[in-house]
Amino acid sequence: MRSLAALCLLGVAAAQPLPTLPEAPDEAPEAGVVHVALEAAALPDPTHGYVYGFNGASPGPTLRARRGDTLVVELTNRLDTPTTLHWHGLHVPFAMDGVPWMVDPVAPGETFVYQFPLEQAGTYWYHPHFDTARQVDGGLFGAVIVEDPADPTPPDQVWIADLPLEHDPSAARPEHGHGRLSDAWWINGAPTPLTWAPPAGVVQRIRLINASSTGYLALPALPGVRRIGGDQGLLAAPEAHGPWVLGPGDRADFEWRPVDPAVWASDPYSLNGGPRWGDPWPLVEVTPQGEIAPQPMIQWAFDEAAPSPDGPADLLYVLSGSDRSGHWYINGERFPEVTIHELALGDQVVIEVRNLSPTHHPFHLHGHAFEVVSVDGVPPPHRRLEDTVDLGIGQTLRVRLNATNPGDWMAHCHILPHAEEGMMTVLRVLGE
Ligand SMILES: [Cu+2]
Repeated sequence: MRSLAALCLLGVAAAQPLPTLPEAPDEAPEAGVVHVALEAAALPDPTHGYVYGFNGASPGPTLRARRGDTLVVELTNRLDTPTTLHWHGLHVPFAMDGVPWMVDPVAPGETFVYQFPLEQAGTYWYHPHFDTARQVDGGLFGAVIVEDPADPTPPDQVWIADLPLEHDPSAARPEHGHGRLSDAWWINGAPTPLTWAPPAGVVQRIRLINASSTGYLALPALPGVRRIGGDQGLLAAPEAHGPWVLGPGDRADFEWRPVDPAVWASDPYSLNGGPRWGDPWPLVEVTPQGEIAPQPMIQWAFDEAAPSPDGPADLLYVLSGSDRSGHWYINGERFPEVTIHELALGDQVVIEVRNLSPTHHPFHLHGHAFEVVSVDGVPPPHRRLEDTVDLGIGQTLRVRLNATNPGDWMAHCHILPHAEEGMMTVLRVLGE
């Protein structure tokens, strides 16, 4: 990782302001329905490795709705390849999941309408699940924010962090992988460090999404910052102490009342073993503006729930493989030649995921959230709902899953080159 001083020597331009992502307008205002249009297309003016976008930009517009709303998204594919939209973390019906496994992708020139009720509040994101690494790294991703009508409503910031490709991903692909990723984080489509000048003393909700296909964020504690949300809305209890590690696909909501200047930074962290020695990477340099506004503490509805009991595993996923072979496995199998495990609707099972490979893997399941009951046998301090959990080298994760949503759900590593090289399987939840 290069230091700030080295960056200056390289002649990097002065930091620019943190961009605010546009929100997709509701096309047909109607109570309880948010109806938006997204067009996936090559960007007319590509920046860095971003060559694709939605509605002319990468990241695409933020889709904002409230829990209980129905989301309707008209996707028009103006790319020259098929694409889909996957709703990372949301419990959508299988036909809306955007996975080309028994459901055809959206062909070039076609329009497909995704429609589903939003039952979970929280910070989610959308991205293609077809030719996934190339399309996501090319810039096809955006945020889905589902507000909880019961939550307080401080100003709400969406930060989508990503490591862009250093070349045009539409160019010919090397045999392994899909081009070199930059080691410089971008947020909201602009290179870091970025500057932000919020009003002094005004509590902010910062929703951070790691859209990178391989990069890890590791945020050390900052004075006054609390993590209040995770993959699935509010945490059971706030976390005042970092570091907060976000693997590919992860989200975190933070509450912060900026008073003094501060720098949000990421410590070096590698999928090849976690924390690394080195200089932190500055992401956002914050300079609060104006008189410090007096503001009472915000009361969030943390439920302080205890975790469910750990238990013996009903289903085991063993992660293996290596960069040397370029092949990645779940239970010794590579997608699509996989054994499909079946669950009945309503089954409650414990799934154990063991990482026997030499790298980290963020384990992600479609169609359901799950509860973490232990990591290496240690239960979390509070109930912890997730859809993406990073497994360090040698770690064993146990999660409790209630099979409530029928479908053929992908379970996979969210390091996208690992998924493409086989680290995906299918968990089938049978219908009634
Ligand atoms: Cu992986």
